[in-house]
Amino acid sequence: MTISNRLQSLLKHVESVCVLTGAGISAESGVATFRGVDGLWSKLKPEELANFNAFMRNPELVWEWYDYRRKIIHNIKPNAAHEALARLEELVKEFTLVTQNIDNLHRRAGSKRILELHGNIERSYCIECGKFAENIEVTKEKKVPRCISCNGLIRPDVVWFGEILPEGVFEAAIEAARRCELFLTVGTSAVVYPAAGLPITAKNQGAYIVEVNTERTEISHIVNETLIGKAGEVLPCLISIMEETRNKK
Ligand code: BV8
Ligand code: ZN
Repeated sequence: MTISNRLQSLLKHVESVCVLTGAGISAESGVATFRGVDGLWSKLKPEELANFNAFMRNPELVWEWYDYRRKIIHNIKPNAAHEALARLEELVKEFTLVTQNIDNLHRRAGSKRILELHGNIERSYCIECGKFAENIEVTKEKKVPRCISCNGLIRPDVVWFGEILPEGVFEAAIEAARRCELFLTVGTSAVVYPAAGLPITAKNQGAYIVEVNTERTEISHIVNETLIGKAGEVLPCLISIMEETRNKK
C-alpha cells in the first residue's frame, strides 16, 4: 500500500486525530453493511424498519429485525481494523472515535473515547417512562419487550431516520472534527446526515482527510487521500508505519 509523503510525515508527528467509522469497518467481522450487494437495505427499506412510525405500526417486526442483528453481533468479534483504532488511541495525545455503528464492536476492541452517533443495539429503553431496560429477551412468547415498571413499549436505544442524534454527542463530534490535524473516514458510504458532514467540517478547519474504503464514495472528491482497500488490512499498516517512525527521533 503506498501512501503520500504528506501522510507519511503526518503519521510521524500528528497528535490530534478524529476518526469516523461506518458499517464497512465491521464487514470483516461478519456484520452486513447497509448498502453492499447483500447489504441490509438490499432486503429491507430503511423507512420500513429504522423509523419510529414503523415501530409503532409493527413493533414485532422491528424487534424481530433488531433481535436478528443482536444475535449476529453476539456471535462475532472485533477485527484487526477495530483493534488498530484502539491502538491508534494510545499513540496520540488527542483522539476521538465517532461511529455510526450500533454494534458495540469498537468498545469490545478496547476503544475508550467513542462517540456513538446512532446509539447502541445493546441498550434499550421504555418509550413511556424512559427507563432503561437491562438484558432484553425477545422470545416466541414475548415478541415485544415491555417495561417492568409501566408496561410501556421498550425500544432499542438507536437513532432512527427522522430522529435527532443523542444530546451533546454530535456537538462533541463536531468539536473533535474541528480540532483534529488528521481526520480518518473508514468504511462509510457517507450518505447519511448529519454524520456525513463531519469530514467536510474537519476539512474546512484545515485537517488532512484520509478515506479508507474498498471503493470510492460520495466524498472521495473532497478528501485529501483515498486508500482503497479493506479496513482490516489498511489500518494495521498505518499503525505499523506510526510505530516504526514515531519512535525514531
Ligand atoms: C436527523 C441506526 C434531524 C439504526 C442509522 C440532509 C440531506 C439529506 C437527508 C437528510 C439530511 N439531514 C437529515 C436527513 C435525513 C436522514 C438522512 O441522512 N437520510 C439519507 C438516507 C439521505 N438523516 C436522518 O434522519 C438523521 N436524523 O437528521 O434528524 C432531522 C430529521 C429530519 C429532517 C432533518 C433533520 C438520523 C440518521 C441516523 C439513522 N440511523 N442507524 C440502525 O442501524 O438500525 S443510519 C445507518 O445507515 C448507519 O448508522 C449508517 O449511518 C448508515 C449506513 O451507512 P454506512 O455505515 O456508511 O454503511 P453503508 O453500507 O452505506 O456503506 C458501507 C461502506 O463501507 C461502503 O462504502 C463500502 O464500500 C465500504 N466497505 C465495505 N466493506 C469494507 C468497506 N470499507 C473498508 N473495509 C471493508 N472491509
Ligand atoms: Zn416504562
